[in-house]
Formats: sequence, C-alpha cells, structure tokens
Amino acid sequence: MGDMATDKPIPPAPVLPDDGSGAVVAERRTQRTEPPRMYQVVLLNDDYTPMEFVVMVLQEYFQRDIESATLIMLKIHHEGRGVCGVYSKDVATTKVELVLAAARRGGHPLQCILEAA
Ligand code: TYC
Repeated sequence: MGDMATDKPIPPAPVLPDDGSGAVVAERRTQRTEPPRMYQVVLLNDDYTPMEFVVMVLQEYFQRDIESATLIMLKIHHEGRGVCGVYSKDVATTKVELVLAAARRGGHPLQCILEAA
C-alpha cells in the first residue's frame, strides 16, 4: 500500500455504451442536443393585396394585436418585406401554407415565404 498523499488520483472510467452490435465504443464527451433551428415567416409587399387583409392575416395567424399588425403591415408596405414571427420549421411551414391559402381564397396575390432565422 502506497502513501495516500502521493498516490496519483484514479482517472474516471470511460463511458462504454452498448448499441447491441457487440462493438464497444468509448465516448469522449456527453452528447448534447442542439436547439432546433428556427425559421422566420416573411410577408412580401405587392400593389394589390388590401392593407386590411394583411392586418387581418397578422392578427389571425400571427397573434398580433391591431396596433402591432398595422405597424408590421406598414413596414412591409414601405420596405418591401417584414418578419411576422419566428417558429420551428413545422410551425413556420404550416403558417406559410395557411396564409397562402387564405390569400388565394380572397383572390389576393400576397406572397409569404419562410427563411432560416
Ligand atoms: N402595398 C399594398 C397596398 O398598398 C398593401 C400591402 C402591405 C400588401 C403588405 C402586401 O405584404 C403586404 N394595398
């Protein structure tokens, strides 16, 4: 038995996961789950879609109150485009589909796109 004060510490045992294949692999570090990538839904300006329709879309599909919806609509009108919200890919994709379907039903050329945030 050696002197406890001078003995080297014992390194921790490596983690040896078993995937059932019979092979054993030593992992160097804990696996981390990346946060999901986020996507912004963007409305584009055009000359024909009524302002009131865009405000309705922002209230109905992006949970904006009338003041916020009006500000976003005016920003799109003046700058050509505007971000309506940022969501997971599934939610953003569904919102684009719902907005485009509503616009076509109303006979409006409104364009709505998805971009990686
Ligand atoms: N430019 C349109 C008009 O003057 C209004 C509008 C705003 C259209 C935003 C689309 O995404 C849009 N009637």
